[in-house]
Amino acid sequence: MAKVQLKAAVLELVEGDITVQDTEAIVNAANNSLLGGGGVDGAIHRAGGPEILAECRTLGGCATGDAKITTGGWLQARYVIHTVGPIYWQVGVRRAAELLASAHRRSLEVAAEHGVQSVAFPAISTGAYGYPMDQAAPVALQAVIDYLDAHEAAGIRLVRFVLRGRQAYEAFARALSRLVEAPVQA
Ligand code: AR6
Repeated sequence: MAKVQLKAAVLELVEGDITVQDTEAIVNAANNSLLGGGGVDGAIHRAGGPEILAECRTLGGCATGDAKITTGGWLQARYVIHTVGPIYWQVGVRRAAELLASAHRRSLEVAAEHGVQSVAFPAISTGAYGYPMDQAAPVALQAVIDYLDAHEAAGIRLVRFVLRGRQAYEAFARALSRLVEAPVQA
């Protein structure tokens, strides 16, 4: 686990499964339809049950880089925040970074609007959507750090990245060490 104390919030990296997190909200790496899929999306809908999909059906989809919120259903998390990252090979490197940053920022904005204090993110776009992990990690982390720096009063106290597998974890840990002075490794 790696951890860094920012102004008003803690940023953590853990290796694990997003569906079992005890944060108030978990973020889903969804698609524009919000009607389910594989990867994190499939795992969240399986673990959270049909109430999540029933609510998703009422939301009219989600634009890439935007985020929408539903119940957490059977999950420990009270909410699922569904965001849509870029399909890496479709948009070009620069636009992909903008959209990935936006997905993180919008997820945190939606969380704050609902009074959520703790949020867990997966490595959005790095699976089916093909974003190379080493490129996605600094973009995702910087977007979260920038949001937390600028919105100290928004009430978010914990952001946790939940990375599947050692390689993903290490990519995020390397990126975090470059972005902040002294992340604590444990
Ligand atoms: N916990 C944490 N991370 C996970 C888990 C898990 N349970 N399962 C997979 N990962 P992906 P995307 C990692 O494909 O690239 C869906 O079909 C995985 O190793 O879930 O944004 C949607 O419906 C990878 O590093 O999301 C969309 O159509 C990361 O999560 C599309 O896939 C993201 O992989 C979205 O693709």
